[in-house]
Amino acid sequence: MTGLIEVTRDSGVALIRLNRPKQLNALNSALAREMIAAVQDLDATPEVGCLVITGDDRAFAAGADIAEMADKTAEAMQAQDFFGEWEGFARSRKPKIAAVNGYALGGGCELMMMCDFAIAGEGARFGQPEVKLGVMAGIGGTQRMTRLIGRARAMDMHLTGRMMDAAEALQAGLVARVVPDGQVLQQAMEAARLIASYSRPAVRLIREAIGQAEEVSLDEGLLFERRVFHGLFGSPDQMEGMAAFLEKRAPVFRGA
Ligand code: DAK
Repeated sequence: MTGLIEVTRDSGVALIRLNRPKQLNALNSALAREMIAAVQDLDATPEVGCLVITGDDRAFAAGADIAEMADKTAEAMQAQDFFGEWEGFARSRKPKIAAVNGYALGGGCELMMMCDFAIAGEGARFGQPEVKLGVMAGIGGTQRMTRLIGRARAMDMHLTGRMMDAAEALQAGLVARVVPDGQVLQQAMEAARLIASYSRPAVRLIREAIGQAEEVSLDEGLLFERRVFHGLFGSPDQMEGMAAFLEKRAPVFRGA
């Protein structure tokens, strides 16, 4: 660990804070390695039920580190599979909430879109400005943004490189909630604690079922949903959740 991220834990929630404030939390390879190692470690930590990813007041992350990339050749990028490791973040199995203040640009916007959903401050700004640098998005921006906000809006953002404010991002479906800037982290942590309090198998399968909606036909997705729904029955958490409702008390989930 070299301190490019900070990881803290609180009541079943792990908070990962990007820690390159002078570079507006630009993502370099060392930060990527630290982040992926941390997320894999948290995936294997049973007490952790949800992750929150955040930056600071000025930037969630202003993109991939331009200084690191400036001198690279195509051969070097391919040989290194530059930033291919970020797919390890996207594939990790715990729910992840992006808590976004300030800039979420380029790779920063892509990192946000790799999370399950984002809570943004009113002053947050989003964009895929890579076209202005003579390149294009490389950590899923053309694919995930198109799925999230549709072809026309994704084309607009990627081809013009313009920024979107928080109100537009909410309206477009890029973020789930917009809250006052000072409440972003608090609301993300509250949501994360709530998710962490639920049945782990139910949360895991909800994520997988929603993930299927982007991959398969409606019929296949509906069948997948029905089968995993069936599969939850008879589990200790299903029995506890329904018994608690009928007994008018709060459930105590065991994560099984
Ligand atoms: N990389 C490196 N340093 C950055 C940076 C970045 N993306 N963004 C900001 N910084 C640094 C600035 O250089 C400056 O450093 P000093 O001069 O103080 O040493 C410091 O952060 C503060 O930035 P500014 O002085 O520029 O601050 P302002 O408030 O004036 O402007 C800004 C804020 C966010 C509008 C501006 O900094 C900006 O436009 N930043 C660049 C945003 C951007 O273009 N982001 C996209 C980066 S490219 C791929 C994988 C990934 C990618 C591509 C391919 N493969 C797998 C092939 C992704 C590419 C990108 O994300």
